[in-house]
Amino acid sequence: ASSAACLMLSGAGYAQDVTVGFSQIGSESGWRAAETTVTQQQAKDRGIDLKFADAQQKQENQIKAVRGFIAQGVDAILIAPVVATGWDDVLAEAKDAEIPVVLLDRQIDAPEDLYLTAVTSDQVYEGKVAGEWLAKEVGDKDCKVVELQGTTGSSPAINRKKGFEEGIAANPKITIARSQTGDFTRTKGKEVMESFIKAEGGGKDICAVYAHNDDMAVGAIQAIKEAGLKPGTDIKVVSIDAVPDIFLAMEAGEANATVELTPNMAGPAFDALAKYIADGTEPPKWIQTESKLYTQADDPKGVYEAKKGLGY
Ligand code: GZL
Repeated sequence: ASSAACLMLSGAGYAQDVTVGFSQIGSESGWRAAETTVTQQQAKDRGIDLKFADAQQKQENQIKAVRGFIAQGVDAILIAPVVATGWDDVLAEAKDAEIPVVLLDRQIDAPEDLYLTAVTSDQVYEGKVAGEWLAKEVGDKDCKVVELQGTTGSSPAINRKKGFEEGIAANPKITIARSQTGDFTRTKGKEVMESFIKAEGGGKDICAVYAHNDDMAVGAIQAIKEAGLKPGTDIKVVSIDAVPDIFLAMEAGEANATVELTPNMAGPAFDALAKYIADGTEPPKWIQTESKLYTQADDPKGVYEAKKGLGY
C-alpha cells in the first residue's frame, strides 16, 4: 500500500509514480465507455499509472479485481459498483490494507467508513426531472407510461425509478403501466420495448417511454419504429445520460428529453485522493455532479457536435 511520502500533491495532481486500480463495470452503454475514456485521460494528465479491470457487468469479477489491486499494493482503488449490495467484505480488506477506495457513478449500501467518498449525480433528482418534464408535456391528459429500468439492484435503477414517480405524482392521470429492466443496454432496451408494445395491443395507447439511460431509449426508438409508430410523437421518449446519439434522435424528432450525466467522475475522485493522501484531508462522503435537462429546443445538432469528441 502507499505511504503518504510516495504520493505528493503537486500542481495539477501527483508528483511521483502513483498506481490506482480501477474496477469498471463493463461497456454496457455509450456513457460507460465515455467514463472509461475520460478516466484514462484524467489519469494520464496526472501522471497516474491506472490499472484497468473490466468486469463484464458481473459483481464477482469486480470483487476479484479489487482483491488483485490489494495484492498488488496499489495506492488507491476506484470502483463503479454494478449493484448496491455485497461490498462490505472486500472493502474491509482494502481498509485493512490502508488503501483508500473511491466509488464512481453509483452508490452502495455499506458503512461509510469503508470508502473515502462517492462521486455520483443525484439519481433521484435525475428521475424527478424526467418525470416533471413528462408531467409538463402531457398536462392533465391521460398518459400510459412504460419504463425501462437500469440494472436490477443498482443505485441508479432504484433511485431513478423513485425520482420519476415523485416527478409524476402530481398528475394522477400519468400511470406507469409496465416496468422492467433493460440492463442499461440498447439490445435489451429494444427487446423489452418490443414486449411492452406487444403486451399493449400494438402500442397505440402507450403515451411515453421512460428509460433509465439513453442507450435503452435508443433501443426502444428502434422497436417503436418497427411497430409502425412514430417515436417522439406517438410515443414520447425521455431518458438520462445525454450521450451524443440521443441528440441525433432529438434532431430527427424521435426523442424528446434527456437529463445530462457527466462522464467525468474521475477528475473529482483523483482530486479528492490527492488531497487525502498528501495531508489526510477527508473529502465529503458524497461529491455530487451536476444534472441538466436537454430537450429538442436546446439545439440538439449543436450539442451532438460538441459532445461527440468527448470520449463516447
Ligand atoms: C449512472 C450510471 C449508469 C448510466 C448508464 O450513474 O451508473 O450506468 O446512466 C450506465 O448509461 O450503464
